[in-house]
Amino acid sequence: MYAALADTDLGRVIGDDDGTGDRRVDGVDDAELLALYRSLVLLRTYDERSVVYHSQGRIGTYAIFWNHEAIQAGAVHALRDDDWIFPSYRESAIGLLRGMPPTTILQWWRGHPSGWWNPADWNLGSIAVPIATQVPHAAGLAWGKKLRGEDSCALVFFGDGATSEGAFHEGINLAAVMNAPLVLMCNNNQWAISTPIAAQTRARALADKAVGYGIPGVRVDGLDVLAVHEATRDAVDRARAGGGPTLIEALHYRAAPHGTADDPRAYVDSARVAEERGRECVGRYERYLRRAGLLDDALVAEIKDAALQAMREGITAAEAEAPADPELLFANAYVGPPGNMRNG
Ligand SMILES: Cc1ncc(C[n+]2csc(CCOP(=O)(O)OP(=O)(O)O)c2C)c(N)n1
Ligand SMILES: [Mg+2]
Repeated sequence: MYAALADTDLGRVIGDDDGTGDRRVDGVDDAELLALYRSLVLLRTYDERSVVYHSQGRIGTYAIFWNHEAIQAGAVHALRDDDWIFPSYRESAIGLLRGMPPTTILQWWRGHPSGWWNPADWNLGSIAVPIATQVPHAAGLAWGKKLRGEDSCALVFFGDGATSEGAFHEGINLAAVMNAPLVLMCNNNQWAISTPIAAQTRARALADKAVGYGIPGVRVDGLDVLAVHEATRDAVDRARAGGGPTLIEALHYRAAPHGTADDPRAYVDSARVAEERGRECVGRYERYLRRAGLLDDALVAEIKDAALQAMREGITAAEAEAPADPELLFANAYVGPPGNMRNG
């Protein structure tokens, strides 16, 4: 069995519920702490509503990211708007943190063409479904930034399973050799669908893989938004200063199904899931902010209502759009579609 979270030495900022171990991150002021909370709530609301919309037949198969929000918000808040983000399907809603309307992302999950965006409009790559293919894309873009003498960088998200793919090794090695300004954020939820981390690697920690590429590797608690934020900020600072890439492993344990088409009861450790759900990342951060005197019931309700309202408007707008023309399936794929693709 893989070592339990409690047995590992993880970077943490948020302490226990009685406040033991709480600390502040240098340079992160009260306004930024609250902005992080708004982002967490927006992502959580997007995710929970999407599962409902799926069950109502309003969006297609959906990759659930419940309890991955701390990794996503913590990392993106360490970036400037001119830095690039390369998401996998697990970070499908990351554009929300750049101001992208929920409608766009909902349309992606509805298979509607208005769900695709021009990456250059948002400095945000397309949602990558083929595992790890976004890693070389991000490495190449980061290297390009360096060649142009710009001081922006790239951040790429990928899972534990992705570290077994050739594209991961090619991308991280290229970034290391070229000293590209890239932050590699590994969301280690300890599952690749039904394949556990123990069947994925013999490495004790995925962050240890950084040694083989000659770059720094850092391991943080993936349910601690401030620990992720601090580690990403340090990596971004190093990248901008010409220090090259960093591999960050954000460790947690997947506490929701892989996606709406998955029933993990056949393979998952239910006791561990219950334990992880008890430590879920949004409530944990909310309690930290309350201890710091920055959040009360009224503000929590206001932030949650605003996120729910954004989702209601998002799905209404998505469903109001005209259906896509089925001819689009062929328009950019074939000069002449093969006969067996048409009825008559
Ligand atoms: C190249 C490729 N092979 C296989 C798949 C099928 N597949 C979809 S999700 C997944 C598991 C990926 O696990 P991980 O990288 O840990 O990411 P997570 O889903 O846990 O976020 C696989 C194998 C795929 N999408 N792409
Ligand atoms: Mg995984």
